[in-house]
Amino acid sequence: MTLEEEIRELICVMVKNHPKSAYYREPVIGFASASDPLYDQLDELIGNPQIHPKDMLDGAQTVLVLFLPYSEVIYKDIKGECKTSSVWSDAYMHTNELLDHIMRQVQNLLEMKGYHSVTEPPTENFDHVSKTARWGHKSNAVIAGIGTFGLNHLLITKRGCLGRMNSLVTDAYITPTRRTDHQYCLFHQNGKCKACIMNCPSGAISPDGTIDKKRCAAYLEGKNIHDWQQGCPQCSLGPCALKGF
Ligand code: B12
Repeated sequence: MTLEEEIRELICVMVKNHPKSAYYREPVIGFASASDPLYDQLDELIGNPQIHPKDMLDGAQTVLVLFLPYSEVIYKDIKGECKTSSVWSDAYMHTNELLDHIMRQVQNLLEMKGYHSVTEPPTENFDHVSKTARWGHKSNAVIAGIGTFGLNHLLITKRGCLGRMNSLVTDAYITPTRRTDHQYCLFHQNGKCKACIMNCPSGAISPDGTIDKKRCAAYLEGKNIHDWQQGCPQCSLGPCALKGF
């Protein structure tokens, strides 16, 4: 088995054996080269200084990105709810823990083979004033070829945008996943779908492709009174929830 195959198998088995496995579908996993020229252009493309994988880890070769797509169980429970459901909050917390746990196991596997790695938490690694991170899992996922940005500003993969993700930098070389020009967002394909704009309860998303992060965050913070009120799924519930186009 190659290292890539071992990592894929480890992740899939961990998701399958998780007590909340009914929350998830098959993981979407990709590998980017730490030398991908897009990393040198990120600051300019995004307009925000980002950490280069080679500044995360000396000798970095590969960035592993893992997207855990939520299942129809979650989708059906939250679809049509105008407020945050307890299932979404529960999934939010369990998935953050699971992503952390998976990355620790991948790090152990790499270490056993003599490689180094570093990872970031799934969230809470951002500046709370600017609402911006210096290590963005979505950008890494796009560079690793597992999806594209939707009008909803989320990563849309072949298994949709409903889910959570994490990434890891290692000095092990793994062949980069092929990136295509394919757009997974219906709006970016034909300009017609604006489901995320219509669904957003705070009016944060605009058809000109911008998002008012502070408006979104104010809505999230305003209602996050209890643990069971984490996040808001509404912009992830359009036709791209469970599949990319
Ligand atoms: C800060 C943050 C927020 C802020 C700001 C959101 C925002 N849109 O910026 C607030 C609190 C408002 C928020 C809200 C939500 N968040 Co949030 N958040 C983050 C966090 C911590 C950092 C994001 C960031 O600042 N990245 C850096 C900035 C500079 O880039 P970016 O916004 O990621 O991506 C842009 C650029 O890359 C740019 N770009 C332009 N041109 C190009 C060209 C190329 C080649 C590339 C690569 C990029 C690029 O376009 C992108 C889209 O705008 C990430 C975790 C992480 N560390 O990645 C989660 C994360 C993005 N959030 C997530 C989620 C799920 C949510 C919510 C649904 C809430 C919830 N959990 O219930 C909402 C959705 C809001 C929305 N529609 O965007 C998921 C996204 C899942 C997905 N499918 O994409 C993440 C990845 C957490 C996770 N571990 O899964 N979030």
